Amino acid sequence: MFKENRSKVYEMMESPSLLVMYSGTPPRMHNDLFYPYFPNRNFYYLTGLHEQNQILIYLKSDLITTEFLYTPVLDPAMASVSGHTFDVEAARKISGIEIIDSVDRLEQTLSRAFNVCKVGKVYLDLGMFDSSSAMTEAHLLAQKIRQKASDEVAICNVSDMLAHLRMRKAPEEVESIQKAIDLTEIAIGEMMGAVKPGMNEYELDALLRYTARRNGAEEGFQVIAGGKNAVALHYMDNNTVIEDNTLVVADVGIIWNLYYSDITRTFPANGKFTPRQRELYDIVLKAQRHAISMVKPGITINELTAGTRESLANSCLEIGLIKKSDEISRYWFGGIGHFLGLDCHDAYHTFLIKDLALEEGMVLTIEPGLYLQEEGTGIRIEDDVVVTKNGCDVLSKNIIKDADEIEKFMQAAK
Ligand SMILES: [Mn+2]
Repeated sequence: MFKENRSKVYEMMESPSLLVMYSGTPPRMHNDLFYPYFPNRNFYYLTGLHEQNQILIYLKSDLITTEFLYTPVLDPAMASVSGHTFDVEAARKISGIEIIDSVDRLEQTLSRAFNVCKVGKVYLDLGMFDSSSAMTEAHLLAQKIRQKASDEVAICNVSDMLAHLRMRKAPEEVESIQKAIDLTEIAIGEMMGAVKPGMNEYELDALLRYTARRNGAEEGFQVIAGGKNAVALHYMDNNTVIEDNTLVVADVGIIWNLYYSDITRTFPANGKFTPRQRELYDIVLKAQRHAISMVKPGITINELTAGTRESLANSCLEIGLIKKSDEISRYWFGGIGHFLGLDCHDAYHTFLIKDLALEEGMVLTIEPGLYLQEEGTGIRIEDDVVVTKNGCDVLSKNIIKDADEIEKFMQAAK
């Protein structure tokens, strides 16, 4: 898969040109401590490697076309401290990259690319955010090239190209997402089983992290929002006491093999929905099922959002919450969902193009909700689906969401 991913990128590159892709380094937390390291997802997508400080180079020209992996010269003293060594043979096998060499060669390669091969374009992964917020090695190299040769060499942000490629998932990618979802199912079961009024949100948060870690996965993110905290879409403080007769929104993700799950379930703190909560919950569930039924190749995110909005609006008109259809935007202001994969908000660039037609193999979230500021109630139900030939498979179909089923489960757990 990694070799194939690379060849797709190489294919799109102009000639003569150069690709430089860094695996990245973890940011410093404070003093001599660093945040845990996760590889640049695009680097992983092209190499399958998890190592920090590595560089993938592809030089494409009429003279030479060549591919390297540059890796730091290992300092034996440091290796004995961290217990970490780099296995060149394993890296070669995983990535399919033949030439693995010391990063010392980088300067020489760059100068050959510019002076001998006369590359006119350099492809760098500059991410999707303003560089001022994340000055990576790629940004530094871009800066250097612009200062030295801005007339002759153009910089191209390869992350746009990769966003497109990454949208359609290979079967092994869907497998990783599925595994992350299956662990999330366990975590949500733990939360539904444990929650009771008086508990703090962080106690549920801890169950997610515990489930992830004890199964060899990583915690992705967790929004645990009790009662009125759930009115905000991305409340992440997770430090409020959960009150009786409120709903808890758990919007959580686990990372398996660098792939994310992203699931939301809403459940009553005391195990039983009030009639009003149940009424609103069923409206969201109906809209969510409707949205899932619409997913198939050819439909756009915009169309899914519109169809979901219509379902929510009709139901809310019926119960008298709103008087006119368009008033629904007071209670539902999120989009229907986003692509999911190596990033939780995957292939984000393209997500902004909301009239992009879905294709088989794309994985996305379906997450309508209702957020009633005045009642202090937020409800969201989110599943992860993969687009199939004629519709979609709900990868998270085993995670209960029917209100009766949730109540039954919670009563049984008491
Ligand atoms: Mn989501």
